[in-house]
Amino acid sequence: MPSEPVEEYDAIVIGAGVSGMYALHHLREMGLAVRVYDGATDVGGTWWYNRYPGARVDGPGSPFYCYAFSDELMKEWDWAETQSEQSAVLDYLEHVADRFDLRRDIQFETWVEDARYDEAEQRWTVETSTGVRASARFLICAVGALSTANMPEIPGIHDFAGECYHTGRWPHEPVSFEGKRVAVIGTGSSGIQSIPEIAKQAAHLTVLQRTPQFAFPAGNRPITPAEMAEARANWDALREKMYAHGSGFPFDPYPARSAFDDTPEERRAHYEALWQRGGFGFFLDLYSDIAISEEANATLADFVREKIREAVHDPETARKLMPDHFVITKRPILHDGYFETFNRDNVALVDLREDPIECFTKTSVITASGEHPIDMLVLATGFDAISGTMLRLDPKGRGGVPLHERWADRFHNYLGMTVSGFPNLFMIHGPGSPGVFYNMPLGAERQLNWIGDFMHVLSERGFGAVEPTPDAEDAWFDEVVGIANATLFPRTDSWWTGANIEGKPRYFSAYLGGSIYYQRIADVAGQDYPGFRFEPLQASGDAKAS
Ligand code: NA7
Repeated sequence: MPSEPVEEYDAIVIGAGVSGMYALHHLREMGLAVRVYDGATDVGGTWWYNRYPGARVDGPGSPFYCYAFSDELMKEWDWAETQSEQSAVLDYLEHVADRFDLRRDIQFETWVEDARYDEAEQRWTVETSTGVRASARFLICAVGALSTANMPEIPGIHDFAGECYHTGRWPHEPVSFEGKRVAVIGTGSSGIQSIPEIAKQAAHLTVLQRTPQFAFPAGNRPITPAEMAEARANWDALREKMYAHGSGFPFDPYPARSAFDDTPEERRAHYEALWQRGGFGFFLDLYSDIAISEEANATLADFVREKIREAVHDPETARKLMPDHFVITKRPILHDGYFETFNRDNVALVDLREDPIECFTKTSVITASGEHPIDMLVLATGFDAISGTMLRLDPKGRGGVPLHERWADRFHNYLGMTVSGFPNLFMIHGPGSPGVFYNMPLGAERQLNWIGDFMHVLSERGFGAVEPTPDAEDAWFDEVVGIANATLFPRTDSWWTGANIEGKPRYFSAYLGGSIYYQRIADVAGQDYPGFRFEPLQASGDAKAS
């Protein structure tokens, strides 16, 4: 069969989620010909896939979990709740797609199956699941930090004949739990958000817990029209605050107080006030040494364990729910009635550390203590996060070298966006960037604005390709790891450290410096891009240059 002709663009964007949507808008505004590919049927990325019951924003939340590039967009969109439901975030993203006419340049239901750099042409060529082939000077990987589902390999799991859903691949048709015996594996954010909702409907729910978690009250509440009006009236100042704060949300600077600047009574009163208020602000108003000092961390961990003990009636169940790692060193979780759910008669908790899963059968899960008959299995088992989807894409760089080879020992990158041997490839929210530690729509915007400026510089100066030097990558690695190692974060197994995926390089790969990161990348641009190697535009590449 003759192969499809190759479509030519200036930039190919992989992914039509929060980052890919802005990539398209921004690069198109710069006058580039851009094509976006996404496997889903519409925009939204992670928000399109994660439709499980109870799915909500579990960060600082609305109305500031949003793009900041358009005043009009801010002014015309109303957010109903502080912890927006998944469907509300998706409505917003669909509105953005309509408003900026994004869909005309997005090809949906199309997976990029191969991406390959051509050194002579200085261009990337992609092959897709629909047979479309395309080439472009720039490849923007907006593939998501939480988009490759982690499917547990447990003996017999494929024999289970009942309904089985992963929270990150939830069906679009309604799922009924009515009258069913359901088991949930996983007690991260997705498990802890969905378990109370499933328990309300199911005949029986078995929670299969590997690691007990610290979870904090979500504090979800309606956003009043007056609050929306105030946010709009003060938008310029609030956006400045978002830019300045390490989280990308408009909070006051982090407190510069140690947990031991207060007496035990004052400290407890502080935790109690934050607990009663709820929401992610809890973590942003904490003492400054909670993630640094073991002793300070223990004061909060003890407080939360006490709250769990108070919420759960059965002491044996409460014991199993007691987390024993440093608090906040796994992704902090916001919950709405999670611990209280274990007081229901139809809910049972299995502690897999004491009572491990042996296998699944057609109709049950068997743990060391016996058989649990089930009709439905919910896998809230998370993602091969941060680097996983880049590795699944596995682009081939100079000399046809695949990314998985370059990343065998660690996720080599410079500024969290570029990789040596992979010229003109840019990652959004990749390893080495703040990614999930920052307001993600704003973070994507800031990275893409930087990338757009860089592309402009390249074309102005007649360069055809750019990539970082290995030395710059090594120095960046030292910086990323140096910041993380000054904290307790790397000392707990989590998806932040890659510990949830067997065989993955294990280290804390996100840039924890928050707004310092954006200063660092601005400085690199201001100093005329030290750490990069530039290549003049080749004659063959010239013919296809925009
Ligand atoms: P997470 O936070 O990675 O949670 C996954 C959960 O699944 C966690 O409790 C894991 O236990 C558990 N898990 C994973 N594999 C297994 C196996 N094989 N057996 C038993 N238990 C398992 O993913 P989420 O989807 O909840 O949240 C991801 C992020 O999305 C979230 O942090 C927000 O940022 C949004 P473990 O703790 O690894 O022992």
